[in-house]
Parts: sequence; structure tokens; C-alpha cells
Amino acid sequence: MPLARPAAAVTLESIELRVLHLPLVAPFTTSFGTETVREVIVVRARTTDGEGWGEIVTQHAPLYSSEYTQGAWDVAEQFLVPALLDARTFAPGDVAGILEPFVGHRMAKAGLELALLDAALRAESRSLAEHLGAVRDRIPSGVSVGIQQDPAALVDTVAGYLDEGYVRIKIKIKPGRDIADTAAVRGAFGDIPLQVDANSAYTLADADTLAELDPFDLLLIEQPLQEDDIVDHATLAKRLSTPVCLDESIVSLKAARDALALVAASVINIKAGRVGGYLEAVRIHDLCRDAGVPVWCGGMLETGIGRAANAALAALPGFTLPGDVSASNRFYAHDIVTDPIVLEDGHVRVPTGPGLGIGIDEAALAEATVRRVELRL
Ligand code: NPG
Repeated sequence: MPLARPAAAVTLESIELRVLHLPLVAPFTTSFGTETVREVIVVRARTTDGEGWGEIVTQHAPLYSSEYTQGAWDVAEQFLVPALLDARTFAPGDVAGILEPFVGHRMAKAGLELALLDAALRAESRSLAEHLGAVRDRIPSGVSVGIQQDPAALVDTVAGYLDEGYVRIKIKIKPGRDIADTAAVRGAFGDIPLQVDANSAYTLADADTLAELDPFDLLLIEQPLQEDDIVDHATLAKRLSTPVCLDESIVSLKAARDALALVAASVINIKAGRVGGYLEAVRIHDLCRDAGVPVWCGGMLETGIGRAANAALAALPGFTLPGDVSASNRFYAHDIVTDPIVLEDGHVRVPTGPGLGIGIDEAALAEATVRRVELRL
């Protein structure tokens, strides 16, 4: 389903980059580490018609992927932003092509493209959701639960999220914190929609352990093996009855096509940052929809900027599984937007205003900013 109508060209005047430090309401532990503060880059694109916002979802350290904040800052400042300023007048759909000579750095590219999409769509008074092809005005909300002290603490934490109304639980696992944790949650809450996320923590040698998850009737196991283990994922998928979902491995439309061709996954997690932008995310959605492969929208602890964009993306018809688009207060006491996403009856609303459909809380933004630069020709 190609985009109904591309966003019109904008004339770029400047791009402002900020590193933010946003404290998390509770530490978030995955197989690759514990975060207590979200470090993220926010992008403001100023055009002759107004402005637009984007978010570069890198983390402080390259633990989830090879990208990290300082690297994204450098590549944006030295190469990506100058290329856009040089191009000056272009449509958001041209951003990927303008930045294509620079290898990789997809999260940085995605954040820049989003700011330009937002600016262009605001100028046209069209919402990002409508532009991407949304067919729903609200989406079911799942929550991602970090590794806790022990399985009993995990059960307590999950109970809190179920009380809030989240319709699907994802728990993080790693070697030694997998079977007992999953059994505890299944045992405590019966047949709730439940899935696990390994963040690449296993190898094919762990196939027997991972097969012990099969009796728990999980929705899926996410990214058990390394990013480039496509063939090993295909081998593992044959051994498990739990559906294998890929996250880290799917860095582009081409990677998604290869993974499906090799039957390395039967479900795909789509994250716009990881794949280089919301427009590439839509292309992966379209591929999977045509192939009958369900997708869901992942999360990277986004601020209200990326969270609004994720809600728009998750409203496309192929997103048939609840995603990690949870309420802002699941991570942040103070978001940087004036209208943070809230949970209503287990769902979040898809923003309908122009562009991202959110306002920026400039005071909160200023307070969270630890570094700022504005680049112009
Ligand atoms: O709800 O935003 C959210 C978090 C969902 O668990 C989540 N994200 O591996 O999918 C992941 C993980 C993540 C977070 C990965 C931050 C990288 C950075």
C-alpha cells in the first residue's frame, strides 16, 4: 500500500540537535544492561513554513545496536545535516536518498527524516497517521517489562501493569533468567497475551533451553540470537513451536525480505529508528502484509515525539499484534510534550493533529537538554 500522497517539499533553514537526559521512573534492565536515565537526541527542523520535530533513538552505549548517541551526534553534525542543508529544498520522501551515500547510521537518519516529515505535514495540515496510511484511531497497548530482582518481583511488577490495563505483557529474558521467570508469570496470571524478548542473548547451542519455553504458549520469542544470525534463526525456528520474531536483525526492507525468504521469522517487530525511518517502516509493513506475516510496533523508550509517531505507525492495518507503544508515564514522570500519550482502557489514541499532532513543552525540553547545537548553511 504505497503512501496515498507524498508530503510536499520544504525549504530547510536550520536543524537544531539536542541531547536530552530524561530520568526513568524505574530502572529498565534488559539482557544488555540497566538504564536509569534515557539519553536521546531531539531534532528541530526549521523551514521557511514553520518547524518539525524528530527523535534519534540511540542510547548512550552501543549495546542494543552499533549506533550510540555520540556517534549519531557526530555523523549528524558532520555529514547528514550538512547534506540536507545543502539540498535545501526537498520533499521528506527524498531524505533517505539524500543521505544514502552515508553508510548505516539509520537511527540518526530516521530522526532527521521524522523532523522533516513533521514540518512538511504541519505546513499542509495533515496528520502523520493519515499520511502513513493509518486505519485505526486507537491502538492496543502492550508493555515491556525489564528483568527484575527475581521471579516474585517480576510477578508483582506485571500485576501492576495488568491493573493499569495493558493488554499484552512482554518480559525480558536472558540466560539463567528465562524459564523460571516465564513460568512465574504464566502461573500467576493464566493465559494472558505474553511474549518474551531475549535481545540477542542466546546462541544456537541454547536451542534446548529455548525449547523449554514452548509449553508456555507464548505469542512469540523476540530476537533470541545475534543481529546477523539470520540462518541460525531459521534453524532455531524449525526447532521451536514458539513463533520466532525478529527485531535487531531487521535493519531495512532488504533485511526483512531476506529473513522472510529464509523463513527466519514468522513475526516481525518494526521500529522506525532501527530501519532508518517511518517511510522505510511502512515499506516493511507492506512487504509483511503482502506475505501474510504479522507485524507489531516496537519501542525504544521514546519521548512524546517518537511515541506519537509510533502510535501513528501502529495504526496501519498490518499491525495485527499489540506493540510496545505504552503510556508515557510507564517511563517518564515528565515528558517533553504538552500532551503525553496516556492509557485508556488498554489502548492509546492515535494523534490526529497536523504532523505528529503534539506540542512541545519548551520548559521541560530546556530542562532536559544537556547539549545543543543549531546548524545552518
Ligand atoms: O516500550 O519503548 C518501550 C520499550 C520497549 O523493550 C523495549 N525496547 O529491545 O525492544 C527492545 C527495547 C529497547 C529499548 C531497545 C531501548 C533499545 C533501546
